[in-house]
Amino acid sequence: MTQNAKFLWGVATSSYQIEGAVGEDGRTPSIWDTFCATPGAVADGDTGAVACDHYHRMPEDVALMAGLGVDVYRFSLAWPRVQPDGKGAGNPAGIAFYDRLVDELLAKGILPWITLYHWDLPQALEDAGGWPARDTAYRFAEYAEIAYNALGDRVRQWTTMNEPWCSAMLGYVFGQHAPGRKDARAGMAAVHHLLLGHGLASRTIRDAAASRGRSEGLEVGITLNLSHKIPASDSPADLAAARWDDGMSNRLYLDPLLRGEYPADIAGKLAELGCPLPVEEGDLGLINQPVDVLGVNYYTSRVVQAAPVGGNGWPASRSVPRDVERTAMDWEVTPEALTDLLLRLERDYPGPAWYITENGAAYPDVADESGYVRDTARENYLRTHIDAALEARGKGVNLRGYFAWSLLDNFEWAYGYDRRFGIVRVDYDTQKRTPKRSARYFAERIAAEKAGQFPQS
Ligand code: IFM
Repeated sequence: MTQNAKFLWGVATSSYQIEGAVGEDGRTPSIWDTFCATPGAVADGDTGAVACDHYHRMPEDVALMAGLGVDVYRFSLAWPRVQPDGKGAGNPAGIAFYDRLVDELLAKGILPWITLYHWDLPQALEDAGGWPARDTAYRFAEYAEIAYNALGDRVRQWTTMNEPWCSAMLGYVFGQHAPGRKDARAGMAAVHHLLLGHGLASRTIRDAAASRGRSEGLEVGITLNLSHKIPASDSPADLAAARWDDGMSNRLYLDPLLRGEYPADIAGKLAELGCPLPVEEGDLGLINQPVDVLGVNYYTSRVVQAAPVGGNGWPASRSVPRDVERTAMDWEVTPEALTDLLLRLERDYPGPAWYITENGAAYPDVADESGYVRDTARENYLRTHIDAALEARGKGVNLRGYFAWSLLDNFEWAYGYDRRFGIVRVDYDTQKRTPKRSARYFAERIAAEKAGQFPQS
């Protein structure tokens, strides 16, 4: 392992959560615009129409990042801005925003790291079937090519998807996220087509880079939300429940991406339940593209206990609460499980460079009259999780970077603006940004790490 390899420190955001300007410069509606307009779908009827107004305040936000001393900024492109309605040529006015963003970042010495899909599917593609439809995977590769052609001369880090589990499960199975469908069969088709889209887009980007002599330094990958599943006991029922949970959350994505096969226990059970993965000949080879970077979004872990099978016949489980701190999302704070997760990933799926592409916490912040938040809980969360990640690195995990989620307070999906993950406070009335204490901690930690702990090659 490359202990001396450069370790990148960054912050992350996503398009719909911060940009606003949903009707500007040719952007068409995404599934999140539609979902937000559905009564009762999002807390307080909040929408991303304005969000953090980043579309108009981008230089200020890049200056904030520069003030933190980060190496890299992970952001997503809004597909309906780059390729309205998910078809045809790119939209020059929408692409121009990302052009300016990339140039602004590079001018400040910050690496741009693009995620192509962080959940804002063009509504027109949902109307045509969404991710349960195979064609969406091909449309995604077409969009990836447009994005790469526009920005690939300056951007080397390309993540295809962010957290396909959320798109498929929250969006199509549980209906808690856009597009709000509750259809397990459609959800499992979405899993497969998201992964297929990843494979097709990765190949497209690599080919486009190679044809321009830009393969050197290119890093293509995907980000998954992964989590350690701890059986509540050694009983066969609890062990089976934890294995199913691990299978549905982790292995269902890692195995096809990195081993070229779906986990047999999960694929078999899904077929038995009437929700087969619609795999066609050659698909697994397409999904199993080289993965330079596997992004890990980590927030919490879970102690899994078997529960009676639910009405839909799916294996069921419950979380056993632990006596640990919880965040405002009611997520248990378990940094040690991050070390365990990373060690397991390196052991079971060696090969990619691992990055923590998201880690952070929502807390009920209280701002003083100047807007300052003394968020010691968030500071502790960051400290303990960075420690845990670096511990795994020290034990041989090929971990290459850490991104705090998130730079700014932002639109937290179905929770609207009610949950704040930012290390920088956003006053949504005035759009004033105020770095919190956690931002200062993060900046100091980055400076300290750079000053000594890791040789930066
Ligand atoms: O805000 C989200 C992000 O969009 C995806 N990962 C989890 C974060 C916190 O819920």
